[in-house]
Amino acid sequence: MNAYVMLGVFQTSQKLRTSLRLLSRAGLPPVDLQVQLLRRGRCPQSATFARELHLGPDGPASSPATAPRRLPFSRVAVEDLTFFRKTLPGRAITDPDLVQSSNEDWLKSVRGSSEVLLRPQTTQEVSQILSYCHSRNLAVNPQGGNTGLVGGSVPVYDEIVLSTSLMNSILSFDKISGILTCQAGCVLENLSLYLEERDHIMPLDLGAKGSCQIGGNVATNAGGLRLLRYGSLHGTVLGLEVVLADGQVLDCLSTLRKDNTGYDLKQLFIGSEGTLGVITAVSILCPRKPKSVNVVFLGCETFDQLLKTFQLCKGMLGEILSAFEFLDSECMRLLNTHLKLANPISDCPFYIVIETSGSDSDHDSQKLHNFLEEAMTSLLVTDGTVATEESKIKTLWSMRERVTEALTHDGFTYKYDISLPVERIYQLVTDMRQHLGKRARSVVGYGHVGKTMGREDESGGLPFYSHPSSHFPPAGDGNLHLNVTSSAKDPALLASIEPFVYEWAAKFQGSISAEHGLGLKKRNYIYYSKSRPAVAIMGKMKTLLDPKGILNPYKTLPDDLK
Ligand code: FAD
Ligand code: 2HG
Ligand code: ZN
Repeated sequence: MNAYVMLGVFQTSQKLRTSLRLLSRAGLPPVDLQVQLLRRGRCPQSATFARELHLGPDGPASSPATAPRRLPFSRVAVEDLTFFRKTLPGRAITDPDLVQSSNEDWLKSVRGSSEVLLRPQTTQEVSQILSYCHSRNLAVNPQGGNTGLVGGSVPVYDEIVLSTSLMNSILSFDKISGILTCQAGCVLENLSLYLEERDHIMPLDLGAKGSCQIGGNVATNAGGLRLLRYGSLHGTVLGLEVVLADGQVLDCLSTLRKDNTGYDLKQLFIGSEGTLGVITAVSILCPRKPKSVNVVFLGCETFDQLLKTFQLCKGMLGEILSAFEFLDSECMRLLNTHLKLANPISDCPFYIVIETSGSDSDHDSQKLHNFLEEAMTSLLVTDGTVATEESKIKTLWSMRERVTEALTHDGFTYKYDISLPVERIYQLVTDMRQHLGKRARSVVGYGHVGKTMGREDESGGLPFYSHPSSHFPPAGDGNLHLNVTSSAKDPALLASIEPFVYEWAAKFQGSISAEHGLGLKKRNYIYYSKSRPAVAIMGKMKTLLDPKGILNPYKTLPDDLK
């Protein structure tokens, strides 16, 4: 950090302390705003991160009872293995110990019984495998980093696992345009490191970055922690290369930002969860690395105050706001209990992680200071800490990124990933707590507060926070991660949660999957978010692109279409 930045930090720190003292003298609630403006850097996680998490108390569970019956695909025969071994020398794996981890999902919640793991290195090899499997009617499960959370990444029965892990080459990077083209198996964190050395960043970031792959990210249309700033993959992905079920290579690997020549076919594969084709390469638009990054961790008394803080933040931080994430006090309890992560501020019902990214640290620090001062004086936040130093930034981010990991230590986890009008999102958590009572071990809420089109947008920057008593509802959607844990897999508890949670989401025109997809677990609930005609068209697209249905069967589409 240069001296210029340090000075800005120091000044901000002094001003905040002054505000703090003024507030205490005025007899207002105590505010312990620890100011540690530290730069955010990369947050590396080991590539084995996902695998190292503990099993639930009862160990791995078999596929949920909701799995449909096995469809009449062929079974892998000796001559099939001969073909695979010839096509992929040394990379057609049948050793049960090695295939095991590809059969089980990250959550240890579903498990298949595949006996074959294929590890192609090139698009041509993927094409040869799929062409063969298509002719033999063998089912195939495309797999990236296996960090998916809806049971989509592992076989249900004996589907062949087609892993992209060895397809990990960067094909090109254009520093002028910021366009990266790479194979689908590149691990997200490795791409981030590669780009950082070239003064750029990936437009997406998520807690699973050490294991998930860009192909898997695209296949799930992963959202993550930077969506607020850089938008979804539907906007940043410029091109895809996809191998279709019959082995045909579909080259849509454009690097053009403007291309209106007919239908934008690549969009079909973004979020298709391996059911329409195997993504083999991706071109993606990458932003410049911000010169100045700050992270703030704040505490709020109510969710309403949290939303008002978001409105304030949007109005005052504007273009430098790059993330606004939240967690509740139950998440904090799990972080403390299971991961021994200490709360960086005093106990509060709700916590916010705000990240700013900009090009001028003095300007950013000043804006952040003004925002924090306003948030405190208007009593929206009751405590907070700020970081600019890499290690402290990492510590603050881990309070948000590691909630998923903390939950796995709490017991068997039922995960819900709902988008709702932002003012409704926490009501679902309180309703669920009431609904389940003591039957659940923990019911927690955290997630991403999305863009809003509230009053501040209409009034040219005048946010409604300036009237804390106002109940003007901010429109737009928020993404709630509602998680329920129990000591073991509990079908009765599940029956109490579902379809209650989906009915709740549908009642408020929400989506039952904001970012994780439908996979195996949620496929039959699709009608809560999509109309029958829309689902019927999805079925027709599936038939067109994969007439034998060999690609990721039992996933995404509801059973009544098969
Ligand atoms: P996998 O898990 O291997 O596969 C996911 C799906 O994509 C499967 O249906 C699979 O068949 C398909 N697929 C994978 N690769 C390909 C390919 N090349 N071609 C076609 N289909 C393919 N998700 C978010 O949206 N936001 C988050 O913030 C977020 N955070 C997470 C944090 C943690 C700790 C964990 C464990 C998961 C998180 N996820 C998040 C969920 C997960 O969707 C993402 O981790 C990621 O996008 C999955 O990528 P993957 O390579 O692991 O794919
Ligand atoms: C996140 O935002 C991920 O942290 C995971 O999407 C959410 O574990 C979850 O429910
Ligand atoms: Zn998320």
